[in-house]
Amino acid sequence: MSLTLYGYWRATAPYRVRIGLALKGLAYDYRAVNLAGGDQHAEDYRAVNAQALTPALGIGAGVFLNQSLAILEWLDETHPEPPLLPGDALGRARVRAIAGMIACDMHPLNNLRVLQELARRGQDEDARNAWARRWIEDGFKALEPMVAAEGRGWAYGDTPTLADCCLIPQVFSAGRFGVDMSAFPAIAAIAARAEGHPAFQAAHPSRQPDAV
Ligand SMILES: N[C@@H](CCC(=O)N[C@@H](CS)C(=O)NCC(=O)O)C(=O)O
Repeated sequence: MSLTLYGYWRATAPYRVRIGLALKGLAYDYRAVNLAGGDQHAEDYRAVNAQALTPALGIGAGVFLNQSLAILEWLDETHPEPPLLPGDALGRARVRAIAGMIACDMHPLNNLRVLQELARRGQDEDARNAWARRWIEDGFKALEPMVAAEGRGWAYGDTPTLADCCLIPQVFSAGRFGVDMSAFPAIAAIAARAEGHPAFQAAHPSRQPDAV
């Protein structure tokens, strides 16, 4: 099966999928979609992802998947080793809760199109960054005790999961917006551990062909 990932180097949702692909050791072609240049709105990309958002994953025969969490779960079902979800129902609920807190409640508030809309409404860069920080800090305040209680080196348990696929890109984004991570030592410790892990290294924005 040949896989093609459509992404943008510093965008967090494609970064989640890159981590999943790397953890599973899967090779893929990379198609850069320049979000800063508006390539996501081009008609040919809308044929790949009608939402005009990244990521999309081509899985062959003209079939494309969208939504990073759906893609990661598809990867996990089609390539079970190593698993991105724990073997027990409670563990899966916990991991999906962390992933959902990030992907459904935090990230959408500081996505590019939201920041662009704030700019159109007259908010300058400082105000936009403060907005992004406000929601990232809000989410990390809730996540910090969860990962401190149930993470043993990673967000949940002692191996990387779907939760880490979401958390590490969100920490990268927090850095861009100037979040002070000293307030979140358990999350910062997971991010430090990921820096030394080959799959997280390979997925890092700075390592992507379209990195600026
Ligand atoms: N819930 C979607 C979010 C996708 C998304 O918002 N992607 C961002 C990059 S992180 C994007 O392509 N933004 C383009 C834009 O806002 O115009 C997912 O998880 O895949």
